[in-house]
Amino acid sequence: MATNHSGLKNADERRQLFQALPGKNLGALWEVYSNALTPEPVKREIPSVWRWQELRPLLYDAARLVPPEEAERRVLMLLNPGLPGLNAVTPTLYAGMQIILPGEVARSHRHTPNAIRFIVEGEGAFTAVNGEKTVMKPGDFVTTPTWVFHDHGNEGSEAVVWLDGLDMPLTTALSAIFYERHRERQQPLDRPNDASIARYGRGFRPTWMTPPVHYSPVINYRYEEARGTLAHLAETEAGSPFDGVMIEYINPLTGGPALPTMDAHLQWIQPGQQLKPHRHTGSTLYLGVEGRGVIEIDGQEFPWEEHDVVVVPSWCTHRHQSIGPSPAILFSLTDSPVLKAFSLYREEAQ
Ligand code: GTQ
Repeated sequence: MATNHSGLKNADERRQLFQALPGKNLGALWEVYSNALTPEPVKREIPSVWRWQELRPLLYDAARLVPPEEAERRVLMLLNPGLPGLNAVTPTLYAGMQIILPGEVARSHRHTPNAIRFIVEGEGAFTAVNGEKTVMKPGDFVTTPTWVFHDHGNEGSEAVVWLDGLDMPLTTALSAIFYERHRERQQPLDRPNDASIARYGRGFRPTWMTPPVHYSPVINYRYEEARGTLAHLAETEAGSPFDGVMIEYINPLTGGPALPTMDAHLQWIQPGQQLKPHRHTGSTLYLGVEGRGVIEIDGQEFPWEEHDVVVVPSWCTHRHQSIGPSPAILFSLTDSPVLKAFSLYREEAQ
């Protein structure tokens, strides 16, 4: 009886304890432990695809209807349906398609999130980064590192579209967002166009210059060179069993990723080739560049064509395949440098 009595008393007291916690901003770990520390990642973000055929007309509508004065950047964001309320395509990455019409300027600003661009269509637009200008062509990979001023313009005769990738959700989660406008609409330029390619992109280093090393000093990696390198490799090399012939856009000063938080790759899957499935931590955004293919993600097939975007969340088994008579070329962006920096990177063949 005594035990029972104290058991009841105990239950009463436990109830009181539970009731007291929320008002004091406290919680009982043992109630949620197995939801918080799961045997493997439990994700809200879901594998998703954005089809260029569907996105393109909406983007051109936005260009027609929304003047640049009303939009700091005219971008349609790619939003992961599993992350409602976040401007995010994965928990760490933001992505969007930006369009700039002939004669338009996207004003100069800087922010702490790192950014990349991959040019989708059109010629004649430029980005100016930290005093240097580069005129962009389809397939070019352009870097805009943390806290450097950048603005865009279009001096050509056609609309130009590119994919933006930023580590904005990560920077937001870390409460480290800062943003500032340049006092001028377009920043002054103090070097020849593409100076960074000439200085750092060719295997040499001007000995008296000391650029920052935590991000790549090269602002534009030309498609012609990236594709040429891939095509050359693909003649003789099988590449990785999971990724095929794949190259990383590196920081030439360190051999590491182009940006501290994001790593970019270009890969070539031979016609008719099916690669092996694997999974790893870190989320990946794929952009179809040439040809067609299928990414199978946790058993679900995501066919892609040129300029479609497919997202593979962390720890999802994925497998690449090309479709049709041409090689399939994919650009991809991943947050893996963050996982690697904190010993959270894991990879498994399936
Ligand atoms: O071009 O600077 O898609 O600041 C989102 C934020 C593009 C840009 C985006 C930005 C930019």
